[in-house]
Amino acid sequence: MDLELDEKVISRAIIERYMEKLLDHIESDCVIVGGGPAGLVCGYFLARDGYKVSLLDKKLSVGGGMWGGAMMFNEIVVQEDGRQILDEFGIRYRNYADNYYTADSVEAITTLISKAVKAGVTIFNGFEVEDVVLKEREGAYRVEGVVVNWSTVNMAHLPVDPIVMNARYTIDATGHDAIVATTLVRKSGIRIDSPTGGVVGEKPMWAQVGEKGTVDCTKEVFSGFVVCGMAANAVGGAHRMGPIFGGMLNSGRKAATLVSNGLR
Ligand code: 48H
Repeated sequence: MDLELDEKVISRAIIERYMEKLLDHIESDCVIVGGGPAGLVCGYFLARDGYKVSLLDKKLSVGGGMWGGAMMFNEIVVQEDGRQILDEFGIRYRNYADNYYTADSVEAITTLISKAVKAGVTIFNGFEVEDVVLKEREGAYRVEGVVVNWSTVNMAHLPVDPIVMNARYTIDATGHDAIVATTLVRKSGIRIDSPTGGVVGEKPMWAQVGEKGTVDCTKEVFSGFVVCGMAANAVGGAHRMGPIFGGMLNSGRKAATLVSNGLR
């Protein structure tokens, strides 16, 4: 006899399970905005250490700019510095020349996503962050989370108010646009820890200097607010580096260490 399948049960199951997940993450230890390589690596290390991590991405498919390698040639390059993280995640790679390894970009990003989720990161896709929560306590301001709406609401320009997801730490991992840092500076008028006090903007291509610059610029630029990946690069005014990913992976790991130290 066939087992019964009732559409009402299917719908209820999805709604109840989703609402459980959302309610549980209205407050987290850390909210990461952006599910590219930097945000995913950051989330993985934090979740592995037992912290509650929400990762939000405005796209349906997380993964940011890693899927397409370079110009949609779906291979990435990682240097010696980033190889340990490929090993940590079990991403296969091949030696191309001294200090150059290549990996299939689809294997790389799907593995980062899968390992991050299995480590405990909860991903909310289709969530677009449009603002931060900024509060003053005992004379000092601190970022305490993000303001979110469905990406589709924003795409359709619907006049619908957002919700708030609070967190002890907020991470901008939104890539080249550094949209969370840009919004924070624009709306609050505060100075962040960057050479100009604002979002400096990324400099032209220089792979070697850009890779180091991205990791150096990965920091808590304001109380409760950390930047990583290309967002850190843009905030600090580092050079871009093209389709080499060791800097993104190491930046994600450094951001996780900073947040983990702060949470302890
Ligand atoms: C929710 C948002 C919002 C928002 C954006 O671009 P990414 O892959 O970022 P990184 O820093 O992990 O990696 C950068 C890398 O992909 C790259 O572009 C490199 C190495 N470029 C070098 C060069 O020279 O060009 O991912 C950012 C993610 C994306 O998935 C966006 O959808 C998401 O952030 N995002 N999510 N709310 N407001 N804005």
